[in-house]
Amino acid sequence: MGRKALLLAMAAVTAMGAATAASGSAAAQDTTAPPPGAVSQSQVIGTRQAPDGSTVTTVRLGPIKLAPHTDDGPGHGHPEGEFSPMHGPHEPMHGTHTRSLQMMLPPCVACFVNGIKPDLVYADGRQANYDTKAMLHHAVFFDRSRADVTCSGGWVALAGRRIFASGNERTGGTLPDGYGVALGVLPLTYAALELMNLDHHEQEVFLTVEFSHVPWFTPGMREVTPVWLDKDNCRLSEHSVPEGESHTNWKWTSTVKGTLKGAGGHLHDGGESVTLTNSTTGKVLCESRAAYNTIPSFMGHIESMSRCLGQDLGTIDKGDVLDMDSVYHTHYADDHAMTIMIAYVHEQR
Ligand SMILES: [Cu+2]
Repeated sequence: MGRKALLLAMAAVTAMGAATAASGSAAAQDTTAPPPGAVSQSQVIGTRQAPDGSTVTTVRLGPIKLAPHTDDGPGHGHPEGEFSPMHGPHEPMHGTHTRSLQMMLPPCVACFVNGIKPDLVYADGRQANYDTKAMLHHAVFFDRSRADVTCSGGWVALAGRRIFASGNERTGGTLPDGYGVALGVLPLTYAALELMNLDHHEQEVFLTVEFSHVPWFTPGMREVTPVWLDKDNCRLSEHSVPEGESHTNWKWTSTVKGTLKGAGGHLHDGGESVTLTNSTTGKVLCESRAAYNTIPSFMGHIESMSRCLGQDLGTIDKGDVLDMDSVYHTHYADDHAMTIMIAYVHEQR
């Protein structure tokens, strides 16, 4: 390519970038001071047809600059615990957090989203994970055009309905055939991100999310309602766990009536399982288990959470008490543990 052609191509790319920024992230804002030069964008970077007839749209957020990690804090020495089996690393990790709440282009409008697959990557597509000293602490996806089911106060309620989430384990998931989370004709999708840099140098990463979806008019499709269950609901979602074995419990009196179609949990290192029971009927609705030590890039940290999926995982009535119980077996006490489940309920109104 001649020099003039190259310059023209660069100008075109720059214009495209500006247009994307204008449409996608005008409201982007970091809750921590962004490092110099931080740029946030939301772009659709790919669309393909899946064998099941769904469209898979990949939305990319970023680049997100991760501030260098500077302070390792006091040393931690944690001997092997007397409890067994223990999960996760032997010491807490040290890193510098970068938080961001930003608008995200919806993957589709007037559609049902029936699966998501999140990832954290570099500009060249390589995965960012513990082995590259970057971590996807959390990504929570909101639809501000609708109200959250379990939280009606605080910043969470202002951000709208929590529809999907992921931790570093990036398990993602799909809903059973015929069910999806509805996005309207004007969805207001946001992503709340918390990322962590374990490196002493700045890093630049992107969050990619593959959304699979079908149009509203698809025959046989019905809506599921995402129900967010959280030990520290409407707040920062954090709670303390002691070293060793512990149980954490949270109850919610249901305001929805319907059939559970899917559910998945989120725990931090040391977490073993989180179980949802309808204590009114006595039925166990879902047990979501953590996995460790099978994928090298996770370096011993939590790497997946099992999902529950089915046409009838159990019924829930208004007034039923849902009981969520997590088990941690951790090498160290942690004030920033989490116990969360998202349950997808097909409502009978
Ligand atoms: Cu978490």
